[in-house]
Parts: sequence; C-alpha cells; structure tokens
Amino acid sequence: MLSYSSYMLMAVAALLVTCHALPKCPEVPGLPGVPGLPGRDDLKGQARLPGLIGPSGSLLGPPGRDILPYLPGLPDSLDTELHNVLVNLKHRLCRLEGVLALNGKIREVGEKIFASNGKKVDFGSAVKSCEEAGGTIASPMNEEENKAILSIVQQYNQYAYLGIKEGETSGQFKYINGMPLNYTKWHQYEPNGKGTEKCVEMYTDGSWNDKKCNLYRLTICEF
Ligand code: MAN
Ligand code: CA
Repeated sequence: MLSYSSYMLMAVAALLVTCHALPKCPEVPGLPGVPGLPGRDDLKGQARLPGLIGPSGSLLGPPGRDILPYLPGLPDSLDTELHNVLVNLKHRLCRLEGVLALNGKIREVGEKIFASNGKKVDFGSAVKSCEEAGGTIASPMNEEENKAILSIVQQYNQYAYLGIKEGETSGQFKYINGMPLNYTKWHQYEPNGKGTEKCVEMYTDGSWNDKKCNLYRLTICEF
C-alpha cells in the first residue's frame, strides 16, 4: 500500500506537470564549448560556462573500456569531446525543431515528424516527393498520429492521400510497406470502392475515404 506522503508527492508532481509546461529543450548545464570549433559567439571552445558535463554517461561508454571486444576504447579526451559534440548537436536540433513547430511547418508525434510542401498531386507523385525528401507518405498508425496529420489537412484545408493502399483482395487495405493496418479511421460507410478506389484520402474531419489514386491531394510526408 502507498503511504500518505507518496500520494502527496504524486499530487505535487501532477500539479507541477500541468501548471508549468516543461521547456522543450532544457539548457545544458555548463556544457563546455567544443574544443577547436567556434562557439555561437565565435569563441573557440568557450561559448558556455565550463561545468558539469563530463565523460560519465557517455554514449560511447566509459573512456578506455571497450564497447565491443574488437573495438578499441577511445582516449578520455576524445570520448569527452565526442560526448560534448553529441549533447551540443541534440540541443541545437531540439531548438531547430522548436522553430519549425512554432512556424507551423512540422508536427511531432513520438519519433515521427509530419510535414507538407503544400502541394496537391496524385498519389504516385506524393509518394515520390516524400521519398526524394528522405521520408515516406504520411501513414497514421494510431489516433495521435492521425490527429497530427489532420491538423496539417486543416491548416491547408485540403484532403490528403495517406500511405495506405488496397491489396489484391478488394476491401483489404494495408500500409504501402505491406504491413497490415493496426489502426483505421474510416468515414461512415467507407471503404466502399470495392477494388475501384485503391488509395485513401483523409477528409478535413480526420476520417478516411477510399478514393481513386489519380486525383490531386495535399502531399503530407513523415520523417
Ligand atoms: C464519392 C467518392 C467515394 C465516396 C463517396 C461518399 O462517390 O468520393 O469515394 O465513398 O463519394 O459518398
Ligand atoms: Ca470511397
């Protein structure tokens, strides 16, 4: 059984989470600048206060100790430097994501990032442009992802093709990578194309309709 104080602690924690949104990219305490590389103020290795981040907890493992039997350990100085480079990169990336989200350019859900180029094209062209950009056409795998895609559909007020297609068996829809659907959001009475509507569009309420593949729909990709 939980004690009174642990309930109090949980209540305080819940309050803290709801009242104060946590910063997306917390300051890295005392991260030393990367030696040899100019900091943001062009100060070599001294852009931030010297401080707490050291080799412990490095992704590369404790300095000098082998990660794998056949990989030699890195010298302490290089391990620390690589660790700092990684922390710096992650922090910068986090802030850049903040800028893109602020400007309505991306939606982040878990590990996925959804984005549109604002263009309306047929299904094949949407798949192609997503792949050329290093992503794939948006394929909602749960309600949260569907909502993120929906908010882009509503931003442009345009239906979008999804990364879902009808298989050989009519009425059977799958992700374009061949995996079976683990989540669906069909509009009432859909899918109804019975082999004649092999693609899927998202309506502006987030529900899905099977539809011909040669229409012009908003391109939304996931990365
Ligand atoms: C049109 C098409 C179909 C859709 C029906 C719904 O005929 O968009 O895909 O199922 O409308 O009424
Ligand atoms: Ca339909």
